[in-house]
Amino acid sequence: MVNSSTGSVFPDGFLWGGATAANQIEGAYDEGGRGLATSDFAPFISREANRGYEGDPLPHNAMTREMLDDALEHPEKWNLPKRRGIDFYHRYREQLAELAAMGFKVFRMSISWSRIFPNGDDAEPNEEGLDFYDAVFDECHRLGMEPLVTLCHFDTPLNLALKYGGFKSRHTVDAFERYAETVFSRYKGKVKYWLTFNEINNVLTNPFTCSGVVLPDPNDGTHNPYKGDWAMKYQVSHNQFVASAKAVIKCHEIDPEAKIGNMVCRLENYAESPKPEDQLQVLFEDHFNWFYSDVQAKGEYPYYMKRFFDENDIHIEMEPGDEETLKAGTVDFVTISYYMTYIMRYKGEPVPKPSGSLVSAIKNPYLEASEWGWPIDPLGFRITLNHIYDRYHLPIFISENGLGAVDQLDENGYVEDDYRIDYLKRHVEQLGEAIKDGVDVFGYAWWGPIDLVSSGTSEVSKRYGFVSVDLDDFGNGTHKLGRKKSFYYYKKLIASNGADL
Ligand code: BGP
Repeated sequence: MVNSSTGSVFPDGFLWGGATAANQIEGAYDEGGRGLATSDFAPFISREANRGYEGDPLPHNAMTREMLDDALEHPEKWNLPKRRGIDFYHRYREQLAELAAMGFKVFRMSISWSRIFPNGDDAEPNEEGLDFYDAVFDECHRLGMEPLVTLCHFDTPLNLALKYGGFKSRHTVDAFERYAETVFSRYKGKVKYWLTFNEINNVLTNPFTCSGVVLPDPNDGTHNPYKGDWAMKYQVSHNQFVASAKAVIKCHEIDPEAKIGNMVCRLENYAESPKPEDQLQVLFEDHFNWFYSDVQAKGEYPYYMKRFFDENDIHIEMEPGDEETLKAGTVDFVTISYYMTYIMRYKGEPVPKPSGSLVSAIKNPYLEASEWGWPIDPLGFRITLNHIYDRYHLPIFISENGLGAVDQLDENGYVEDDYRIDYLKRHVEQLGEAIKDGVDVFGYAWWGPIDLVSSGTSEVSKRYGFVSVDLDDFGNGTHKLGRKKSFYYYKKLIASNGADL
């Protein structure tokens, strides 16, 4: 209910802030003893190729062993510099200070696994990498921001991808557990909130980025078509569930004060028409999305996957103890990225396959869309928050929500980004409505509060920030920071705990 002294529906201590990922901000991919990661090889999608994209996987999802070998031999050809991010590695102090100037209470970031274990599975961790994050966390605290840290945000160490096919192998699960244990012990008391995998369900659309799966399979050398290899993807998912659950268990053992959550890309689906068949399609697609948070929040495989697995000849290989691990490793809170909603039309199959597309193939005539065709649906935000809370009754943190746009920055990096303010306002309004509905939400992180490199397109010019960075898509620029109009809006919003919209 509304707090009579502040006029806010948001609970006291609500964590307002923003979210980033190591691979999209740090740069310095070859400094500080860091090893290469899969994310270093994603950045070669041209703007033209990506614009207007709908339906099919992005080119980088079709990464083959040959392409990787070529990229390692000829890095210049593959535009590695685009993953220089915004040079957070060297400039984190000034960049964090800008976020703190907006009054941020939380800063979501990720640790680059290959900064800690350059090959993913080295005998000893890299002290320089550990020191770097010590310094970043200390700085966050000094500035009054709580770090919320993702263990793996689209950057499996390249060595594990090449040798083991990433999370296709249990070797990677063991390496992940050791990595998690190392950082939990090191940052005990410094990091209160952890997440395991970013958008774990994106293995269905991005097996390379999300899970380090290189195609064709480097282990057996056989051609392994990307599309529709559901058996592989669900086995990889299982391995990641186990890795995630093991990390949760370790986190609780090492630091009982810390809380650890999951992170899924939440896809709320609407039926195209009142036809019951379209509604059935919604049910099918919902299953594929809920599956990930169901396992991580409830600790077991849901009933509804059995038929899909049986009829598609999918046999999940479980090791003894896996089921117990999943049960013991359920998350303390659930988190989502929320960008858009989807429209479903019946496909005529009694047991469907997941659509595997990034943006709904059918446009919603009632919604506007971003310049990248992502429908903008604030009401869908309230709806999905209610669905999630109804399902799990666990506290919710919004790990990502935001608008990528082409900003026309002036010489001070300023832009009147009313479109971004409007997006933020309408989503925070609906977040408030969800809280009034009774949903337990404890924090909201805007994706990309400072301009960064887009994960889907590798562009900086797909800007999300309230703080601008003077950089272009090719890494040219001064790195000078600017404050957009939205900077001042978010600052005011945070100062009033969400009351002043
Ligand atoms: C999510 C990712 C982020 C982020 C965001 C925006 O899927 O977790 O890493 O990038 O989407 O996507 P994009 O960068 O493609 O605009």
